[in-house]
Amino acid sequence: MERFKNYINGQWVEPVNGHYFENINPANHQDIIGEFPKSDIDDVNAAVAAARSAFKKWKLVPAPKRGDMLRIAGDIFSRRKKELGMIMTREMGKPTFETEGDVQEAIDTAYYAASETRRLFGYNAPSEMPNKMNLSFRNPIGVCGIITAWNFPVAVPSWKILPAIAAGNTVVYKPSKESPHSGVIFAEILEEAGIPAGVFNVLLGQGAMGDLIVEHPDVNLIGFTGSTEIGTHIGEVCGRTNKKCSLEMGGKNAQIVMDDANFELAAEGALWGAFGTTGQRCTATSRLIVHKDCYEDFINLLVTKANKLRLGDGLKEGTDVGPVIHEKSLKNCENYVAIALGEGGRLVCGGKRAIEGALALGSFFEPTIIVDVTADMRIFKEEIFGPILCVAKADSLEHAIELQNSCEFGLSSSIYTRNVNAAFQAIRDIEAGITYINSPTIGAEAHMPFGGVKGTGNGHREGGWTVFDIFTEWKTVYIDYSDTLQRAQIDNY
Ligand code: UN1
Repeated sequence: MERFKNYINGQWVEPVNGHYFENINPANHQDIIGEFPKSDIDDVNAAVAAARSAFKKWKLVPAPKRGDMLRIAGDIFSRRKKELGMIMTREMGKPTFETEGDVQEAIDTAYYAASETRRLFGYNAPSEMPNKMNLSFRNPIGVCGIITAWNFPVAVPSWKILPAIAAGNTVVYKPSKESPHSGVIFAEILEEAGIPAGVFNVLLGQGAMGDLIVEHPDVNLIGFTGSTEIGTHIGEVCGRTNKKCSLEMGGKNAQIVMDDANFELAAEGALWGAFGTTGQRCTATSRLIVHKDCYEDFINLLVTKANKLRLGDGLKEGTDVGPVIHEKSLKNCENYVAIALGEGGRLVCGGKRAIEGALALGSFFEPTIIVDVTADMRIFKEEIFGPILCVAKADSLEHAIELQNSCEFGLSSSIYTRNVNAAFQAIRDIEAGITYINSPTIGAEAHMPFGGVKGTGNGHREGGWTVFDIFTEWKTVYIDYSDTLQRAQIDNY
């Protein structure tokens, strides 16, 4: 069996404690992908020390030169897209057309970050005194600890790592324990692109090791995507230790379907939003809010289409929906179906574990639709992270938006309508970081701000140039060329 290593200071190294864990293919539990380091404090110390030392030089490399390396990284991601897609599918399950899309997002981010290194703009403003100039610059912050989930094993880390490096920071990256192989390839690609030793380090391991990175006194910033529970804990530690932290956490995204919508389009959008990545996206459509005048007809259309989805191994041609990530997740789905039915929901599609033929080898759950859900039911409020869509009925646009907003999260949202006034009202009133008009809740693009309001995050936006607000801090410079002592607020008034 293949045994993988950590990447620290430009070297592939074994964990100091010599301990490893196995990772399996969620579509086939007999397929063991390999053994991965169970890194611990000694490895964390080594990686942070390497990143700290590399920071001294890396921050002095002209930003456009750093960008040149990221452009090469984009080229290599592009060259390895198919191969990497298969590796990702094998370890986290979604079909290869999706994992290749995931890699494409990293390619886009690499080229985007590379081009931003020629801008990284600050601003200047007139001084209140003569012969004085006021400028401001974006400076790197230092060592960034990056901790991400398995559902986008390349795209989501790329949103953080590539801009962090572009801005002159160094990185200690902990990929999810469910997708460590993708983390290894990430390091191979940045190494080949010429990123110097110590600038990017990868530590493989389980949850507790992430805590060691977060707590480490020499780490200046934490960038996290994952569960609300862990993100909230990270936020608390960073508050206590004065670290900047960017948290991207849960979602309970809704798609509204109005009675004037293009129903075919809205049904296709709902299915892609709900069952793409087996519903395991923070942007997944987990709630559908349908206008009362088209409620029954739309559900019928949706179920007819959902029944045609092909569940299977993501490495097989023709698979629409892959497995869930592990058995625990499968149990969670079973549990939520039971809760929803107990609270009065009506099951119209799926609802159970799939075990026909080869599906028995993995963790497969049928695409599930539960209708007649109301705002007080747990299934309407809590993130499941699986292929379960719940449907509620709305009396009006205002009611639909109220239902959409009656939730602690606020990441993505969508409305299908052909009424331009309704669309603009939704854009204004929906409480979410992202609103789609006539397209599903998934599909963010690398060069636009990405993040959520309310319980989804802590106010930051990845993607677009806004990500540089996370990975830089401001230096303000006053240049006085008057040859006199000019006392601000005093001599000029
Ligand atoms: C995530 O689920 O963590 O918009 C990110 C989308 C993808 C990114 C999802 N581009 O669904």
